Amino acid sequence: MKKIYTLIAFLFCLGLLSAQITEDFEDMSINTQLSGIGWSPDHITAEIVANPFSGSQGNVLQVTTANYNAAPVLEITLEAGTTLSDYNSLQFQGYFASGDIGWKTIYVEAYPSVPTGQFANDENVRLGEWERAKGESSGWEAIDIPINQNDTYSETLSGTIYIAFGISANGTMSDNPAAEDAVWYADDITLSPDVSTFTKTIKADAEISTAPGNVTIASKSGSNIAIYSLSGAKVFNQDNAGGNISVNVAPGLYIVVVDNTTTKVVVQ
Ligand SMILES: [Ca+2]
Repeated sequence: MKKIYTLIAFLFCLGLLSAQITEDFEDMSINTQLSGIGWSPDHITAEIVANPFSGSQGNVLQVTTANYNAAPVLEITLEAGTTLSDYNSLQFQGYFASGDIGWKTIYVEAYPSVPTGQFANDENVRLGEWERAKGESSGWEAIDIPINQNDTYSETLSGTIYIAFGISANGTMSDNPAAEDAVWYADDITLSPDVSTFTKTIKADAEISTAPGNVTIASKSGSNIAIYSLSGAKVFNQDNAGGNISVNVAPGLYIVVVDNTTTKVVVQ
C-alpha cells in the first residue's frame, strides 16, 4: 500500500497526472453563495467565508443546514477522456462546528445535471460514505471518503458534473426542530484519481522493453528520455536521444518518460 501511495505522490510531483481536481475557493469572493439541495431552498446556505479557525485555509465553504437531507453542491469538470469512475476518493478539510453535527455519516453524491430533491435520500446517486465517529471538531480534520461504491453509475458521468457532500442534520426547520441549525465547514475538496487506471492509459511514443537488470528504449530521434525510480530519483536522463538506448538498472519498478509520455516498467 505504501508503494502505491509513493507512486501516486511521485506522479503528481512530475505533473504527469493532472487529473486530481481540487476546489480551494481561493478564486471566489467572500460571501459567494453556492447552490445546495434539500427539502426547501431555505434549508441550506452554502457561502464562502474567511477561515474562522486557526489554519492556513484562506477562503472556506461555510455550510448551514436547517433541516435533514440538505447539502452543498459543487460543480466540477472532469478531465477530458475520463469518467467519475476513474477517481477513487473524495478528500476535504472539514470542521464540524455547531448544532447536530456529531457522530454523523458523511455522504458523497454525484449528478449529471444541477440536482433537485433531497440529499442522502437516493442510493442510486451515492458514490460513497464514511462514518465520522466524533463530536464537535477541535481543529480542521483531513477527511478521506472512498467513492467506488457505485462504479456502474460513475462510469456514466463525465465532463461537468455536480457533487453533493456532507451530513444529514437536524435544524430549526425540521418537523421536530433542533434548537439551532447545523454549521460545518469544508475546504480543499479534492477528487483523486485511481492511479491504476491512469498508468494503464499512458503510453510512451516509443518501444520499451526490459530484461533482467536492464531497460531498453527504442524511440524516434530527438526524444527526451528519463528513467525514475519509484522513490522519485532520476536514474537516467538523455535529451535529444534516438534509436536504441540500453540502461542497466537494479531490479525494481521504474517510470520511463519519453518526451511527455510515461510507461511504468518492472525490471527483474
Ligand atoms: Ca481555501
